[in-house]
Amino acid sequence: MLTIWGRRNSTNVQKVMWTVGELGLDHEHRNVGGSFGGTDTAEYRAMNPMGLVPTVRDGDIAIFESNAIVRYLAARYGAGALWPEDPAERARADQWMEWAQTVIGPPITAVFWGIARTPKAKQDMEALKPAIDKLGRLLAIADERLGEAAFLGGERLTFGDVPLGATAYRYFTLPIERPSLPNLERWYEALTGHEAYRTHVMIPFGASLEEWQALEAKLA
Ligand SMILES: N[C@@H](CCC(=O)N[C@@H](CS)C(=O)NCC(=O)O)C(=O)O
Repeated sequence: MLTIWGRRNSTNVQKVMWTVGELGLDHEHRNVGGSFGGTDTAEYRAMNPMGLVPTVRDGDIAIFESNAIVRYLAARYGAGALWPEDPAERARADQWMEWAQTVIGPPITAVFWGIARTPKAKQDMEALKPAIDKLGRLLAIADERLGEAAFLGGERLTFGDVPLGATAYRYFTLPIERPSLPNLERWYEALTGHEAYRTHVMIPFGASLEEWQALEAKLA
């Protein structure tokens, strides 16, 4: 049985849950991390020495680091689909996965925390402006790529779309100024057509306990 640990409003958990949903895998999900706690136990640390989320166990193997988990799931259960068989096609997907994590990760995290995780009275939009502008400039690079192909890896959805895709919901939903990026917008629209994306990524940033319970009940 596949088990996933991690609170659903973490973008790193969302990458994994979206992949699991996209692949239609039977699984058990456990809410840990953040206000749920549960990441400090010896049992959890044995699987994830960082004490962070997500963590996955599949049979004998426990894995941490969301991108490694997404690659594992895609390779094991999505060969020929989410996981391109051709090494060159796979490398292209991998390249965009790394790019999203290392290049887009820092500015989107700063902007997300500065808005969605900061009380309105304490938000400083002026201080966030450089990161918001930087995001627009950097995402123009993905926009250019998406002018050549339907998805980042090529003509179909692959694991390479997952990290930027999970972030795209935040980027397009936060109340920030965005340059016109028609190819990125078209790609994002295509992602929103995927049920697994809507279910696991397009969820409230910070839900109340009641909202969480309703969401869990819907997914049960
Ligand atoms: N590089 C790690 C980062 C993991 C990470 O920072 N997770 C955050 C949530 S996005 C976390 O566990 N925060 C503490 C918590 O939720 O308890 C990955 O991609 O899995």
